[in-house]
Amino acid sequence: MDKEQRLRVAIQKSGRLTDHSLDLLSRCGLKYSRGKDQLLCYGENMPLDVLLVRDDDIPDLVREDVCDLGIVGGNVVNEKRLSFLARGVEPLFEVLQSLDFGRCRLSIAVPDNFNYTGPQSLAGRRIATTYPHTTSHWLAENGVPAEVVTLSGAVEIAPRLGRADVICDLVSTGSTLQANHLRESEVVMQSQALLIRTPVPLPQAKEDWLNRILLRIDGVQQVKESKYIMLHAPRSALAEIRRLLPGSESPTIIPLEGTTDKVAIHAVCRENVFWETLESLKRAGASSLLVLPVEKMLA
Ligand code: PRT
Ligand code: ZN
Repeated sequence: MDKEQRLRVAIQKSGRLTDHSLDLLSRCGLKYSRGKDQLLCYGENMPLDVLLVRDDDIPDLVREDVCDLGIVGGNVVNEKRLSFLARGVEPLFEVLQSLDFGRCRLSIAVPDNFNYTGPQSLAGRRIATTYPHTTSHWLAENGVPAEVVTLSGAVEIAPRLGRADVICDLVSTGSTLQANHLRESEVVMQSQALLIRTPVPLPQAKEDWLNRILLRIDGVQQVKESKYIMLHAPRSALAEIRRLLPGSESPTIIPLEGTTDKVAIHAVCRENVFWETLESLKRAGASSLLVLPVEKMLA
């Protein structure tokens, strides 16, 4: 594999981001075959190879220029950034794009019976977390003197084991907290998957491919919620119907053969079209409504 010619992207090998990351790359047009060691996917139709690793290693691989790109949670990126900066390590990596998956938040959670009235309630307490830099940074920003207890996992059981008073951990649905009799009391950061790149300039051919991929990712993200809608309507209802179409730019208006007062309207809606919207459109005079998924989009 010629590193001078081919882009290399690091993604999570096995975890919450893996399927989404591979799906995004496939939607960008990548066809790949998996190597024998299962660690490398070779791009067959694009000069782009995929390295499968633990998510925690991705920022280092990108910073050290072993990989040109990486897909990793904003929570990991932020923690690494703060830990590097604390050690005076620069340059780091550059965040290119937020991706539309892996959403969660890093939150302070307290036991159900803890009287939490604000950040100062944490003063003098022990906070268990796998994100010590992010937690310390948030505590310092809020002027709270507290002890950060760094764990490598199973943070949610730390208060019950007496290892800490409260925790700072990732939350998505909140059911893990609930099962452990903890209550989310403060959001430290919102997170989603990010695309990061090496701080090192790339040869022009690789830079060109990267720009193409970025445009494709944009397209993929735009079509996710987008729908193509077609309907018939009396001309008199045009204004109201345009108002009801969610997130659409100028629709195409086409006269209908054999009538003078009715038209066909075609529009791309950049938001999901719900049944409620269709019902409102029908009340406004629309008929023959058809909603189609959008496969690809290029601005
Ligand atoms: O093996 P490797 O190190 O690669 O994987 P990992 O175990 O470190 O990571 P993984 O696969 O659990 O998560 C990868 C990334 O997914 C994280 O870095 C986040 O960016 C993102 N993500 C999104 C989450 C969650 N949602 C999430 N809910 N990561 C972890 N959780 C955990 C959380 O730690 C807690 O234990 O899920 C539990 C809470 O979930 P709820 O739904 O009960 O609130
Ligand atoms: Zn990890």
